[in-house]
Amino acid sequence: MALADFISRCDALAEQAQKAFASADSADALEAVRIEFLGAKGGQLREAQKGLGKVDKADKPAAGKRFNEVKNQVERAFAESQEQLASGKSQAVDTFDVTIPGQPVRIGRLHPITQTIREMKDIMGRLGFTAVEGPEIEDDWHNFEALNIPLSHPARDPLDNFYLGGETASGGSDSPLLLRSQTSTVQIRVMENTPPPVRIISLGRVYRPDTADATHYPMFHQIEGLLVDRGVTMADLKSVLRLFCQSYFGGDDEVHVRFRPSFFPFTEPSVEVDMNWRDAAGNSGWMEMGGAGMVDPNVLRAVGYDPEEVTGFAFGLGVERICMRQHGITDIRALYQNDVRFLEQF
Ligand code: FA5
Repeated sequence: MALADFISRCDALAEQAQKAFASADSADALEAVRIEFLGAKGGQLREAQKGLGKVDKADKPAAGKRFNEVKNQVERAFAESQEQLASGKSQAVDTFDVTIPGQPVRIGRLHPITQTIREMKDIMGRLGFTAVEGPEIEDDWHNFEALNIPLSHPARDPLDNFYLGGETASGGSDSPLLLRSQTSTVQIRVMENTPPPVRIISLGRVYRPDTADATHYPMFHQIEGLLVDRGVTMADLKSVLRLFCQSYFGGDDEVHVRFRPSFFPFTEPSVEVDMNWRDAAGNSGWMEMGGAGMVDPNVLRAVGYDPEEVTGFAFGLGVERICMRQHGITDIRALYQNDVRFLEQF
């Protein structure tokens, strides 16, 4: 046998054995590989050694030297594998396969209601309205009394409000606390502490013991707007609401706002606000957005303003209903079920 053939057989054997030892991931697998390459009977090294006898005499020293090197390499590979298995470290773990696809990182996004609120703040901010906040736990004065809702008014009924312990208003308590039922409470807090002119919006959660259905939820959000200054009229109210609706829904289409006579204890006159808007499918119709009106002189007096000096308008719109209409959501409950498959569409 030519020396070159013997050496290449030895080299191939060394490579094969090293790979086999490296991938042995259990004691049994390692033993099987050991027997295959280092076994005293029929082991591949032993077989290769037999080839030494067939090498030309002159080449024998070089062939013998190469064989011994290969034998050492194979034995070392065996020892290393044995050591790694004993230390509990699988060689497979050391092998990092850069071609395996990574685990995708799911990107979070803002809740549709949060997006709606931010957009509303943005639009009203451009119209000069400053966003303010008020507490969600309110007292009788801010939720009812100062808003011209007297003790006998049905809006104070315990069945329509979340009172927090103690006596309810109709039970005669001086100052029951409750979860606010409307954001109009913030009007009072602002006017009590700020001399006119006032130009604010307030966006936040309100609570009513309404049974949840497709359009009602016991916790929902309102956007409240209030503008008090000299000479403010219903025309200003309508202009602001039209500009707001046009910016929020309009795009290129013209949006119309209409008022229907209504009643709220804290505004006179009071109206329901409807908006006409064409949706993506080309359907158009009137959609109710909320209530509004001119701030009742009794409310202005309650906060120390002079109704002969200043007038004001206020409006309160349902955020969920607007968000639902914008995105074609047909059930308000979907907004609060926290189903990621639903939420990740927005
Ligand atoms: C009010 O809450 C008045 N404070 C609005 C107002 C403010 C009038 C300032 C005048 C001046 P109303 O109860 O109609 O009004 O509620 C306003 C809007 O809140 C409704 O048009 C509706 O869009 C929304 N809304 C009412 N109840 C629920 C509910 N249970 N779930 C979801 N949205 C609701």
